[in-house]
Amino acid sequence: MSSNIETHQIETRVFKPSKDFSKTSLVGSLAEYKKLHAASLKAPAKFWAGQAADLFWRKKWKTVLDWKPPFAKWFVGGQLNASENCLDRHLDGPRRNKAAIIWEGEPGEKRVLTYQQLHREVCVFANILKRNGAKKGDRVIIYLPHIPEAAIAMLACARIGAVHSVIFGGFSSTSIRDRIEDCGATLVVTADAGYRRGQTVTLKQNVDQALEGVTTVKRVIVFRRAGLDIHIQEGRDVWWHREAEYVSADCPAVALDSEHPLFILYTSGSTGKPKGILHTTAGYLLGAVITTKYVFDLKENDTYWCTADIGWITGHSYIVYGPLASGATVLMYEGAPNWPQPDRFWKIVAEYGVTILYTAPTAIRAFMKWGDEWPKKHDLSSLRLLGTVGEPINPEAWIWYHKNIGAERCPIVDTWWQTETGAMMITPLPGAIPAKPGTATLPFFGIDAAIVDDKGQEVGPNEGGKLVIRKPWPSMLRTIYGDKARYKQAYWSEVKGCYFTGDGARRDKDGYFWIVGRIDDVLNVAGHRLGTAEVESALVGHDDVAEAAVVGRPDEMKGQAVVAFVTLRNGIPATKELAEKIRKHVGNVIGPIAKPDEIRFTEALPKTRSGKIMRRLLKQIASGQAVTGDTTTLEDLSVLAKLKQGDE
Ligand code: 7RM
Repeated sequence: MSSNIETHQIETRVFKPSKDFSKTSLVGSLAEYKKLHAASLKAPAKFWAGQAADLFWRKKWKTVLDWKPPFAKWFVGGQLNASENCLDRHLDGPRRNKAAIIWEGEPGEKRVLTYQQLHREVCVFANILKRNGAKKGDRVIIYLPHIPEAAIAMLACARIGAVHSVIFGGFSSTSIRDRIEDCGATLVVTADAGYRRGQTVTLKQNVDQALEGVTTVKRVIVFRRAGLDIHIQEGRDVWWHREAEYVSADCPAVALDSEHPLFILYTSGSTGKPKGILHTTAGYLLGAVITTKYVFDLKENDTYWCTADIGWITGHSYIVYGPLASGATVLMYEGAPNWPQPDRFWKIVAEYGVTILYTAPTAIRAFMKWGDEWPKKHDLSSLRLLGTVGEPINPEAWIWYHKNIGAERCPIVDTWWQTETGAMMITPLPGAIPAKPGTATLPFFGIDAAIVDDKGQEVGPNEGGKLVIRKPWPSMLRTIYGDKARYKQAYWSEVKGCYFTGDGARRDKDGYFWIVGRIDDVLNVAGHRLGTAEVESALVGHDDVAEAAVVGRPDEMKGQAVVAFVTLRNGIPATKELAEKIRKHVGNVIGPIAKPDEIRFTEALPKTRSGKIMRRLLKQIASGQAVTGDTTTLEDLSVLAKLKQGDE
């Protein structure tokens, strides 16, 4: 039996970049992209050395790459500072008084910080950190709402060489404690509370619980966001605004080695404890900056909005480091997309004249479910480029986004990358690479992506296999914090000499990469291996289906039976007849082998807090097992309880 993943449906729609868009883009044709990409792979050191000129260096590097597999050091001998790259370098010219961050709170407050103001705030907070004992190399936990202070705290850490580890504000005290203990943090930056769907989220209280029994943390710096009455532990907790009275706004950025750790970001492994992904200064920053430049085709007067939370890698690379180092105007919105109504995003786009919007397929499917009338209420004509990230986007959602948000005018960049890769890896360049709904298209410059079989051999067109990266790249993770063995095991042992992404994919005849799902989730039905993305895309292609997740359940006859968890569009009743129709629909679209053996209707799917479906949990539920393993990343625990009830 072949272990390759099969494909049964080929998407044929192609959307070419418009002439107008290509004319003003850095890369204006497919031929030019191909030439540049080939050159970048032929002489990677030369390519990356050329790109590195985009950064502001205190001391030029000597060696581009020191590669002792699987450990890489980039731009060895160089020195720079990420905070200086994001701030100081913009202060001498017209960007000084340009908006760096435009922020809107969920309750409606507005703030604008120019580059000059942001620089000042960062310097003040860097001095607060120092005053409270933070030193170069110390780990600082940032657990804040989605407010400018989150970016300020990150850049302040970078300024003094402290290593930040941002924890998304939705995580519980147990998750915080695990992360603090894993990285040995000495300082925590938090707020009294944040806002989400009109409710306050009591961050400081979670920190208090997390710190019970923790000995490494010496100080907690608290930002006052909501004005709540909170517990202050004398000798440990201090207020941000009070500390600010004691420090100056003068804090020169320290020159740091290229390989100085910039941050640790925890990502949940499918089992076991979360992995502390470590990124270092120069390579990471370079990856974030050049992808921002080429993929978002950034122009000086863009208003750029990435809707991710700063606590995810997408927020790190494409709210903070990439756009700010590029001198962009970044919009930040604190709250939920459907608060107070399902048109909040579109209201914001219209009000601020957003030109670039970067969001996730899960959000797009939610907008589809809420109805076309919401975006229609607003003038979205300022938009010129759309992006997606986080999951394979099903062609239906891509087309909806294209029509209802992009008015068939805006290119869509479907960007494939990971916390571990630091920056976008497979992505269209909007003026050069024709898009096809559902594919992240072609690898970025310097990225040597391939699809291989179990023996590590590259497979042919439309044959599914493992997605690997064959050459090191500057923004790659350096290790899992404190666990080199796990780093080797998780990423460099599956396919000899290659970085293993954990994703399954195929390339079509044009060389485009189609992600078919995580390798661990691939279904095995009567000897046929099917990626989850294709079956789920067929399911949500049915008019009544809003979202779907498929998993395999052990089956004596077929090896695995296909179980589909399905949420319906608003107002559609869940009936046996409908389940049968949906099964038939999948059979018609893909073929009889993909026809789900069972449809389970559910009000919601279990998702991580960044919106990815947790198929691991569904697999356990579908096969009647107890749900085990890490559930701390689950967004809404009640979903799990409901799914389990449905089981009884
Ligand atoms: C940026 C981010 C990484 C995983 C990755 C994929 C999936 C992300 C896409 C995608 C298909 C995309 N980092 N993924 N982007 N799949 N098309 N454009 O999400 O570390 O949180 O997740 O997400 O499975 O391996 S992450």
